[in-house]
Amino acid sequence: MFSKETYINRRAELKKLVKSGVIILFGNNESPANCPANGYYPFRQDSSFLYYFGQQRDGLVGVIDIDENTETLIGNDIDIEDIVWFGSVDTVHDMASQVGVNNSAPMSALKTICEKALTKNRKIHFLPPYRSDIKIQIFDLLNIHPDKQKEAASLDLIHAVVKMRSVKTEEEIAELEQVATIGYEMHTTAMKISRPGVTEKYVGGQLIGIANSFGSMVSFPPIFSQHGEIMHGIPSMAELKDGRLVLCDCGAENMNHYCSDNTRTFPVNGKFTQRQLDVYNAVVEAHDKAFEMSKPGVKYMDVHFAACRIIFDRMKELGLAKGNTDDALAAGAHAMFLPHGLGHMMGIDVHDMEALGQIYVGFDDETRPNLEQFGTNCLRMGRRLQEGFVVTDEPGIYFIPDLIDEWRAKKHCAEFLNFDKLDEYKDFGGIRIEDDLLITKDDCRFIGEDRIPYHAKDVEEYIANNR
Ligand SMILES: [Mn+2]
Repeated sequence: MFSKETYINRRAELKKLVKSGVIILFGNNESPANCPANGYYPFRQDSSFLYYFGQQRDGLVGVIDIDENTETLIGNDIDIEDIVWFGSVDTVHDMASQVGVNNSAPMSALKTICEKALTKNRKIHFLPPYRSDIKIQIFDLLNIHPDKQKEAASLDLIHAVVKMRSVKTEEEIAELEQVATIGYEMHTTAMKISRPGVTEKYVGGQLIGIANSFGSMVSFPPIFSQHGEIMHGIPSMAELKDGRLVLCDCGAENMNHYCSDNTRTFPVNGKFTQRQLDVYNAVVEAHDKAFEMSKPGVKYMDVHFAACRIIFDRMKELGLAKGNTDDALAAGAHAMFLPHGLGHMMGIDVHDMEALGQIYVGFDDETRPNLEQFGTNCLRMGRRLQEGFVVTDEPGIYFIPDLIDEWRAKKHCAEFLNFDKLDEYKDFGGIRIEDDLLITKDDCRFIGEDRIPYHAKDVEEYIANNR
């Protein structure tokens, strides 16, 4: 947790931005895995609640009455039965004062607060809920059906939260730097312990264990697969094979829940083949181009398309693609190789603020998403970069057998693709390289003091020296 001043200042700024009404920020509740007392562990607090109220316990709600200038932390104190099983914890009153909140109240008070505000026709601001229990709570409190809650969520509140959480302060950057050291440990360990005969699940499990052993959790379930062409390929019981590439996309989230998110793709046996290198180096070039271009004022959509251009041009050189690159990109032909966006914001969520709506987080009035075109519709971040933004730079090239067959059958983008040659790459897998960029005053830099090796020569050297 940060000092109480941080939370006091954040809430003061939020009040200024939202201007009037009552803000309700719901914390998360415990979530049962297979029976009521066996929950998903560790408990994960809602990120916006964390940002303004800092407390990690389940069953809390933060209320900010802007017009009356009061703040209340709502939640029930635990009873003796809970203490017997889990030990004692701070009272809700104590938790409120730790983050500079003057009032606390039991959960039953929330209904009264809402009823009072509703009778006076006051605006109640809440964020789009993403958990069913919170949707039921909102239904109960405000009588809005769960199906209507997303559209009933407060745009003023969404815009204010996005504005604030998008720009990372010095103390947040320090958190991101700290967690990057755990991410480094996870990725370099994967390089060290991978070898033919070891299962994907074994390596995946070690990655989770490393995060946990630093008091962290993983920032998302690790992706560790020889089928790199599956975007979110979770580890299987398959053994790593000599000659294959393996894609490792994982990160940690530290005790304050700031995240890391990196991807590396490396040869199981430690040495790239020429065929692998030709594709790998195109991804490196796109990754480095994004790093070179990213700075305040630049649209991330332009950076995305600069990366797509490099990838398409290199695929032309390998005989996999053809035609005019501009026309190919306009038609979406590059999505055969890169069917996702270049990156996303990162902070207390690995896809920062995804729950608030990607259109508000990654786009604005000037930069609109293209939701019609396959591939481009997965671009999560298109708007102009600002100092303090943290975005991922994660280009990739994938050979997805089903996509090759589908496009060939439909003759989709046939004038830009060489399907016969693509067939030869159906056993290739996929490559992604990802790092986290902090946008600085007039440039950008990578987060993480130690770079996880990614240039082919450095990867081979690291593996040769550390296995
Ligand atoms: Mn990512």
